[in-house]
Formats: sequence, C-alpha cells, structure tokens
Amino acid sequence: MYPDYMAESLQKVVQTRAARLELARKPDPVYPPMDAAERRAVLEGFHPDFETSARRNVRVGPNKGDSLTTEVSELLESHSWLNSAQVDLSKPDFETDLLIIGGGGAGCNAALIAMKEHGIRSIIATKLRMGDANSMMSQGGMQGAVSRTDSPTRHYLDAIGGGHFENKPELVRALTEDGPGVVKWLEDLGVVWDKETDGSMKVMHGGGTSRKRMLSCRDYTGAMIMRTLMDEVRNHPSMIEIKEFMPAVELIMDDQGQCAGAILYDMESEEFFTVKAKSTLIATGGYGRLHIRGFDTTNHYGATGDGLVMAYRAGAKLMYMDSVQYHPTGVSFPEQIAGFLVTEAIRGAGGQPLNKDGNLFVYPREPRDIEAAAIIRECAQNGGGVPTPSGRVGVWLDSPLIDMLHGEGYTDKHFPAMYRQFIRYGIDIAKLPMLIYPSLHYQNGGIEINERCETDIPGLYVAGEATGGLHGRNRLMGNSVLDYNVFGQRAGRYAGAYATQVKLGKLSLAHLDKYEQELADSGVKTELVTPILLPSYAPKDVKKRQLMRGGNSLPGASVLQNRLFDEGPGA
Ligand code: MEZ
Repeated sequence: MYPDYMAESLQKVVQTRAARLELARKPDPVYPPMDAAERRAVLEGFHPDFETSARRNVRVGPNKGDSLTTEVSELLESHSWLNSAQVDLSKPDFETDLLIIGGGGAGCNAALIAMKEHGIRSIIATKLRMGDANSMMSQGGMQGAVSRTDSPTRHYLDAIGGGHFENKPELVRALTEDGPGVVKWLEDLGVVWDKETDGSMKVMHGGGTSRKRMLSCRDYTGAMIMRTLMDEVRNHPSMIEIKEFMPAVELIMDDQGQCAGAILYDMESEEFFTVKAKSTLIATGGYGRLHIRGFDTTNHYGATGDGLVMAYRAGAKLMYMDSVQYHPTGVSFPEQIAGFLVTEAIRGAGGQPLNKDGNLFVYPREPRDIEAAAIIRECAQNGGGVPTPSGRVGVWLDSPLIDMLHGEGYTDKHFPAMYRQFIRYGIDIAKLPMLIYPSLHYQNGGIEINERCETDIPGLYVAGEATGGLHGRNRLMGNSVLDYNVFGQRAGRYAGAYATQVKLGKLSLAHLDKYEQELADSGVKTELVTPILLPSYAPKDVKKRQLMRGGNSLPGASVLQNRLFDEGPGA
C-alpha cells in the first residue's frame, strides 16, 4: 500500500480522472506532442546524457580521445583479470566451430541458425543460467511490420526518426526487412502471439511508432520468446553445448589478428578454461548494472558490459558510447522493486503520466528519451513529483484508466506480470496508479558491426544489445526484441559461414600485454579489474575490507588477484 502521506495526491488523481478519460476516448492526443524545438530543449535541459559530468574522454584503446559516458570510460580503462604469461594456450581445454558468449536471445538464435544453415557445432558459454538475460525480461512486445496497414519501410522511418537520424541505415534496413520473417520463425518454433478473434495479430502502439506494430505475448513477451528459443537449443545437445556459470573473461586472438576463442572462468570451481573457436560471437547484452549516474535499472544482475571491455581490449571499435537509454517508467515505489520495468505498453493501452496534482504534463507516447526527460523535468524543475520514504521521487502512471477504456478485467488479463508485480505489495493497479520514474534500461551504443554482425576483427561477431549503431541515439520500444532475433540469426549465418573456411594460427593473448602497456603509457592509474561479471552492492566499509581490487564481487576474486599480482610472470 502507499504511505498515508500520499493520500492527498492520490485523491487529486481521482478528481481529474473523469475529464482525462473523456480526452482519452477522443481520437486526438490527450496532451500536445512536442515539436522538434521543444524536444531538443527538454533533452538538453533534463536528459542525463546532457549533464556536463556525464561524459569524459577515454584515454586508451580504439576510441582513444572520444567522449564516452563517464562510467564507460572508467570501465574501459581497467586491468584484465589475466596475466597473459600465466595462461597456457598450447592445449585448449575445449575446441568448437562457434563460441557464443552469452545465453540470451541473440546467442540462442545464432546457435540454431549456425546449426541449421551450416551444420556446425557451437558452445554457448553464459555467466549465469541460460536465459538470465535482458532478453527474458522484456515485457510489452516486439516490433514487426506484419499488419495490413504497415510495411518495413514505415518501420524503418520510425526507427530512424526515433534514433535522431543517427542510426546506421544498413542495420535498420536489415532489422526492418527481416522483421516479418522473424515473427514467423518464432511462431513456427512455438511462440504464442496475442491474436484478435479473427486470427490476425494483435498490434499495439509504442512510443514513436506511426503504425500499431507491437506484437505481444501479454506482458511476458521476452519470457515467452526465450522459453521457446531455449527449448529449441536444448533439443540439440549434440550440436549445441551449454556451459552455465562460465563467463568469458578475455578473448583469445591468433598470431594473424583473427579472433580464436575465449578464456572462460568457472564461477564454481574458480578455474579458467581455454576455448579455441573458429569464430566467436559476443552476445553478452548491456550494462544497466553499471548504474550510470546513480540510476536504478531494469536490467538483470549480469548486465555489466563484459562484452564491451573484452572486445575493446582486442581492438574492436565502439560507437555511440555516450548515449544511454532511461526507460521512462521504472518503479519508484514500492522500494523493494525500485527500478523494475513498468512496460511502455501500459501507456500504449491508455495509462497517463500525471504530476502530484493529478495533471497531465507530457504526451504519454513521446519517444523514450523525450518522455524520460519530461518526467525528470517535471520532478526537478516543476516540483511536480511525489517523494518516496527512501528519498526517491516519482510521478503517477494512471493505470486504472485502462480498465475504464477497455472493460473491467482488461489489466489483469493483458498485463498479468505487471499486475502481479504490484499486488504483492498491496497495490491493485486496476484501481490505483503506479508511482514511476525513469530507470536505466538500455545501452544505445556498443561494439560497431556491419549488417553481417562482423567487427573490425576477423572472426569476431557481435549481436544484440552489445552492439552500437542500429538504434542511433535512442531506441524505440520493441526494437531490441526484434534486434536480438534478427541479428542473432544473422550472426549465426555469417559467423557460421566463416567457421567453415577459416584457418587459425598460433593462439595468443598479446593484446592484453599491449593494452596494459597502453594504460601505463597514458598514465591511467586504476584499481578496477574487468569484466566486472557481477555488480557489488556491498557497503563502502565492507568493500574496503574485501580481498580484491575495485570492489568487484566475483566469488573467486581473491584467488584471481593472487594469480595476477603475487605470482611473477611465467610462475
Ligand atoms: O523494448 C523494450 O524495451 C520493451 C519491450 C520494454 C517495455 O516497455 O515493455
């Protein structure tokens, strides 16, 4: 339940509701959408990316001199867990055609396509369990231009507009043109899409979409897709080997500059294993757990940007690493679930963002960055937010309107995940609004790829949230789900083809020595060891006493530290 002091504000929401319901029943927008100048102003004034301390130049690596999100620059200016001289690459522990790092949607798609189209074997190495990934957690839907009034071209234009015209066009073209095929592939595998009574796809609007294009499985869309993909992966144990709780900690190269696999770390036994692979796919997802600018996050616990740092040390270029997506509607209260996602589909179905006086202050379906910045402005500049007991702030998202617009029981039926997320805390979202605030949701930038998921490094492929360029500087709802399917498949296709013809040379970790030297030459002094693998939520005084550098919470960190620093090279 909400604390008593919020009752007055809740009362105001009730008082303004009848008039807002009338507005929502009319075809016109319930609040004037912003024009280009207003959008620019709210972004520059209130989007966290535009704060002066949000960015700084990175001092090492392929993007040296570029202005990146400050936390990303810190992540990249860090030491490896490994001392190259101590790793024996002469007898790999495992060999495979395709090594897939990451057990989310992109990784599953890639393994399946590589097997089906090229008959090649894969290892999927994942930090936690299969499906512990943002792919599993997406709620409201996947975009796909399948309805009669839509087309991949319209989808393309929406995605480019949403991304502020900075998307890589060839990637957007691949996304939107492959979209309808992906919808069918998933349905053939067993995904049960929401349908209308005549059997056609149910389609909804998302922020920035000019046509209803959001396909859903209630608000469990990611979970439904991932369960289906994982089942299919597990149906082929002789072709696709799964290694859980075994994150990659570095890529392996060969003496001709080709990627040749990775070093895995067994989180249980604390052993390292070398995997030699003809091609390697990074599908490690995003970095929400870096809690950029102190924001809560919608992301799963393993989202620590591991793929970025491994690829960067090996020489891959990053793009748009100054751009972060804050989902407009993360939970602000109850605080036990602060930061959790409140799907954009709630606004698609008629939910309205309101200030503490119960008034609309923004069109509910602006593109995400605009909507998030407008909510931050309402709280920071206009004093329109409702404070929470722990010092957070939020605005109301008036969800009871949904049943009023679509009929009693609609919310429970169409948003079962959301309904359950709040009812556990005594909040019935069909009767009471939710208190929300922007939450760190998505890494807009990432490792640069082309439409075949190739990087600058032969044999290294990347797909899904770890990549940059597709979404420009702002992703639209539902395009990440499509992204991990489309580009997961493309990665399987092209990395698979590459694996059938490549000849690998002598394995090497010389890139780590080079990177360490560059850190020293650039005067970088840091205690941070990456990949982070898991975020640390230990209080500062505990962190100080932990036997590791940089407060990383890896179970075997003390052992790793000893290997790295106490034993001399070659020991
Ligand atoms: O694409 C997303 O981020 C998504 C589907 C989230 C949501 O609001 O449900």
